[in-house]
Amino acid sequence: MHRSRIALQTLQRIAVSRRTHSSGLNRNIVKYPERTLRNLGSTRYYASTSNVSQQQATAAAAKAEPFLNGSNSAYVEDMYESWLEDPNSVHKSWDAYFRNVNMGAAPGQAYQAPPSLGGGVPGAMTAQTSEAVLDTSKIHEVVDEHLSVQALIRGYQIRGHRVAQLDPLGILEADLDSSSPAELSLDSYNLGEAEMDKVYQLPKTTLIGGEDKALPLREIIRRLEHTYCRNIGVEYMFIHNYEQCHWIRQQFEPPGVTELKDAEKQLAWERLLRSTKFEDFLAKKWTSEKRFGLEGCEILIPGLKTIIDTASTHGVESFVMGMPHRGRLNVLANVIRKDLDQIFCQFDSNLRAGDEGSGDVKYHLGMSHERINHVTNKLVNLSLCANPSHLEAVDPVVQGKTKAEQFYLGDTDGSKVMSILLHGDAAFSGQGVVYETFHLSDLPEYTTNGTIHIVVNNQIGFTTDPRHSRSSPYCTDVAMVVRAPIFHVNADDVEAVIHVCKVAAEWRMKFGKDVVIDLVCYRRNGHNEMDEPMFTQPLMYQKIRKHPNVFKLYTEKLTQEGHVKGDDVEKKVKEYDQICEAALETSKSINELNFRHWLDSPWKGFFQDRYGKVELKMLKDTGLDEDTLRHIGEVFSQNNDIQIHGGLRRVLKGRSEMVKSRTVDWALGEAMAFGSLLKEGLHVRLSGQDVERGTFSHRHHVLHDQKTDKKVYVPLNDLYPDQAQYNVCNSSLSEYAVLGFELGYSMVNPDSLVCWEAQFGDFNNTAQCIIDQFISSGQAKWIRMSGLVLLLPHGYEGMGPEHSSARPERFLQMQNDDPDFFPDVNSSDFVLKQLQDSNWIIANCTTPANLMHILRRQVALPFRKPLILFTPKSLLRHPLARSSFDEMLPGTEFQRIIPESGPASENPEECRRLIFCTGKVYYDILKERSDRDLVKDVAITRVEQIAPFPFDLVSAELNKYPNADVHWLQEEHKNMGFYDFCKPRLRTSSQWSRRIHYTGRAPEAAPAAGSKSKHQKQQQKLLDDAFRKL
Ligand SMILES: Cc1ncc(C[n+]2csc(CCOP(=O)(O)OP(=O)(O)O)c2C)c(N)n1
Ligand SMILES: [Mg+2]
Repeated sequence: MHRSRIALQTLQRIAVSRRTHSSGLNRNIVKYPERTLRNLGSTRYYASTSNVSQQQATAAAAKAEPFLNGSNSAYVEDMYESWLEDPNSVHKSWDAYFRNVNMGAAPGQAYQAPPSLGGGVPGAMTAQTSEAVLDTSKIHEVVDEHLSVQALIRGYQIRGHRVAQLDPLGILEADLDSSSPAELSLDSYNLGEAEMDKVYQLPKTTLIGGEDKALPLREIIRRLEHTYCRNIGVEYMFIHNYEQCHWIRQQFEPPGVTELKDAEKQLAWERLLRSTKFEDFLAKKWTSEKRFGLEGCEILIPGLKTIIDTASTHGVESFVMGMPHRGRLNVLANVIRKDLDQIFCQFDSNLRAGDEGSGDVKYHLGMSHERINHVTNKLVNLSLCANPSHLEAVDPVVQGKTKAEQFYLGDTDGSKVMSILLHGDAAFSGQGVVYETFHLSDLPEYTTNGTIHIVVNNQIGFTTDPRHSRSSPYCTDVAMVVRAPIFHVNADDVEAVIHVCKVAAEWRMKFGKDVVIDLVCYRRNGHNEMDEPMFTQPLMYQKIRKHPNVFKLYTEKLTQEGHVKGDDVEKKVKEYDQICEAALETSKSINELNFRHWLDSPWKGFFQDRYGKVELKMLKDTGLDEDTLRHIGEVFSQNNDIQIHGGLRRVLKGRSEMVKSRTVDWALGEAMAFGSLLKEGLHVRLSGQDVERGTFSHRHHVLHDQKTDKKVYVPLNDLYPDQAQYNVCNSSLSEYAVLGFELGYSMVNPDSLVCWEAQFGDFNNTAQCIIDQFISSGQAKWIRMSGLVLLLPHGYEGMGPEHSSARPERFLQMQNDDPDFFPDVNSSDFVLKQLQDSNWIIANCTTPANLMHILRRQVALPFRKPLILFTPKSLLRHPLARSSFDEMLPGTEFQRIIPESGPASENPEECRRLIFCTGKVYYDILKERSDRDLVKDVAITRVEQIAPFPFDLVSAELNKYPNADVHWLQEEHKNMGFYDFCKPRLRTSSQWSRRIHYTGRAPEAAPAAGSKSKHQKQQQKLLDDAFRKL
C-alpha cells in the first residue's frame, strides 16, 4: 500500500500519544562551545497576537482527538514515517503502538503504556493495555509537550534570525526591533525547567539532531540557538517550497555543518589580508581622496571570492556584476584583479584623458577581465558594469547583460553565466528599481536563473539611520517578494560569512533562483573619507573607534587555533605592501587615462581594423530585394495551423493583399526590418508592455490559438530555416527596470537589434534615470556603445495629457550637436561622421519604408548609437501612411528629410511658404493644404531625422524656396516638442538669413488637452495658423 495512504489510515485510528522519557538518550549529544542560553523565560514574553493565537491553535489541535488535523497529525505522521523506515528510530511505545495499528487495533485501542507510565511491557494488545488508553489526561499532556517542542523548533526556524547576534558593534538590531519574539519563549508553549531534561522525538522538519532522532529539550534548544541565533540569521520559512526549505535546513542545522576546513580558513584569512591592506594602502597614500573605502566590511572580498569559487566549481564561466561605490576599488583590485597600477594612476589628477568624452570618476568605471580561478583552475570572465551615481540603477542593466550572454551561449539554465549584485542597505530598501528588478527574476524572457545579492549593510545611509531610511524591519525585505532566502550574517564572523556565501552560491546553482546575503557590518569612516561621521552618529562612531577590524580579530582567532603564526602574518602583510608599492611606482609612468581600458562589455574586433581605425562607410545596404520583401510579407500574413480570432484573420488577409500589391503599412514595414535582419543572422529582440500584440493592436507578432491554450505561432520565427532567433516579449509593467534590462541586453552583441517600446511615449519618464544616465551619456562616460532602439508612441490624437507626448523636447535637449555651428556638409563622410559624433539619434518617421530603413540602418552603421524613435498611433492605419516596395528596394535608403515633391516644388520661386514639420501632423496639414487649394503656394517638408540635425538637406531645402516664409510647425505646445531644438538649427542652416515662424500650440504646463473638444479646437487653430495670411 502506498506509504502516505497507510499514514493517513493510521492517523485516522490514532487516539492517543504518549510521553517519551529521557533516560539513556543523552549519549550522542554534540558539545557546542559553551555559551549562555538566552533567557527563555517569561521575561521574553511579548503579547504578540500572532504568537498567542499560534499557541492556542497548537493547544486546541492537541486536545482535539483523534488528531486528524494540524501540526499534531503532522507530528504523528512524522513519527509513523520514521517507524516505517526503522522501528528502532522511535520510542518503544510508539513502536508498540504502530505495530498494534498495523495488526488492526481499533481506534483508541492501539495505545500501550510505556514502562515508565503504565508498567506494562510493549507487546500484543491486552485488556490492561486498552485500559491504559483511558488515562487520557496523561496522554494529552504528552502529546501537548511533543507538539510544544515541535512548535518551539518551528518557532526558531521562523523567528530565530530576529535575535541572532548580527551587529558587530552590538548596538543595533538588523531588524530594527530589540524585542524577542514570543515564538522563542518557552512560556509560550507551557514548557519550562521541568521539561528541560526530558527527551523529545525530533520531527522530520529539523536536522539539528544529526544522527539522533530524539534529544532532551535542553539540547534541542542549545542546538537551535546555535543554528539560528548566533552570527547567522537564516530567514527562509516564508518560502513556499518544502524542498527548498529543507535544503536550507540541511545547510545550517546538522551539527558541525557550518564549520570550515583548515584550508578554507587559511584562504579566507589571506583574502581578508589583501582586502584590508588594500584599503590601508590607499588611505596611507591618498589621505584626502574620496574612495568610498570598504573599511568595516572587508569581509566582502573573501565572501565574493567564495561565491565565485563555488559557482566556478559548478561550471559558471562568466560573472556579470553590478555594485555601488562602497568598496568598488577593492573589488576591482582583489576580485576582478584589475592591475593595481591602473587603479592607482587614477588618483593622479594630472593624468591626461586619452579618449574623447567626459569620462567618469574612478568608482563608477566598469571592467571586464578574464582570469584563471585559482581554486578551480578554470578560466572565468568577470565583468563589473559601469554605473552612474544613481544607486541601484545598474541592477536591471546587469540582468539584461547576463541574459544576453546566456542567450548567445545557449545557456538556458544559467549554468554558465551568472549575475551578482551588490547593494547598500539604504539603497536596497529605498530604491524602487530594486523591486522592479526582482520582478523580472522569474519571467521567462527576463530571468537570469538566479542572482546572488549581497548587501553591504553598514547600518547607515550617508548620515541617515536605518530607522529613518526604511519602514521594513530588515533592509532586505524587498527580496521576500520573490521568496528569495535571506542570510543575515555578522560580518565580523569570517567563517560564518564564508559558509553563507558557499550556501548562497550552491542555492543559486541548485534552484536557479535569487538569494540574498545581508552582510551586517559597520562603516569605519564617514560616508566618504572626507566626511565627519561624529556630527550625526556620535555614539556609534565612538564605538567604531574602539572596535578592532575583522582582520585583526580573525588573525587572533587563527593564531589561537594555531593556523597562523605571528611571523607569518607580518611576512604576508609586508609582501602585499610591497606589491602595492611596486604597482604605485609603475603607475607613475602612466600619463594617460584610457577609459577604453575600463570597458565592461568590450566588442573585440568590431568596427575597427587592426590599427584601431574605424572606417566610415555603411556596412550594408538597407534596401531589400523584391523576393525578400515578398517572402517576409507572405509569412507575416500567414497563421500556419493556428486557429486565430476572426478579427485577426481579417488583419492577416489585409496584410496579404497589401503584399500582393507591393505595399506595406506600419506593421509590415517593421516586420520587413526585423525579418530581414533575422534572415541575415542578426538576433532581434522586442520587449515592452504588450508588445507582442502591440498596444494599438496593429502588430500581432504572436498569434494565439482560439481553442488550445498556450498554442502560439510567431511568424517572424518561421521565415527561413537558418535565420536568427526573434524574441518578442511582453514585459512586466515596469519602464525603469525593463529599459535598463534591454540596455544591458544590447551591450553584449553589436550584431543584434534590441528594441524597447513604451506603451505610450509618456511612460518613458519613469525610466528617466536609464535614459539620462546610461543611454544619453553612456558613451561619453564609459566609451560604451549601444544600438538600443526606443520606440515611443507619440502624437496628439485627443487622448489627453498623458497619452500624447513622448516628451521629444527632453531627448532633444540632451542631444549633443551644436545649434549654432554649420558643419562641413560637403565632406564625403558628413552623414556618417555626424551620426558618429552624436550621443544618440532621434527620429520621427512618417512612412513605413523609412521606418524599415532606419531600423536596418541601426546595424548597418559602422558603430552603434541609441535610436530614439517616436512612433505614430493614427498612422498605423492611415491610408496615406503606406509605402511601396519601390521605396524599400536595394539602393533606396533612409530619408533624413522627405522634401516637398508636389506642385510647390516644381515652381519653388513662386512658393510663398515653406513649412518644416515632423511626424503625423504632416498628414493633417497635407489634407488641409489641399482642401484650401494651396498646393502650389505651400511646400511641406518632413524632417524625419531630427537629431543629428540634417543641416545639409535642410539648408538645400531653404535655398530652394528663396521667397517663402519659413515655418516650424508642430502639434506640441510651444515650450515642448521640437521647436526649441529645430528653430536655431533652421536659422543656422539659412546662414542666419531667414526668420523662423512658429506654428503650433501655445505654451502650456500639461502636454495636451484633457477634453476632446478642446483638443479639436486647438487642432483647428493649428490648421488655420498654418495657412494664415495666404
Ligand atoms: C538614486 C540616488 N539617490 C541619492 C544618492 C546620494 N547618495 C549617495 S550614497 C548615499 C547613501 C547610500 O547608503 P547605502 O545604500 O546604505 O550605502 P553606503 O554608502 O552606506 O555603503 C546616498 C543617499 C545616490 N547616489 N543615488
Ligand atoms: Mg549603508
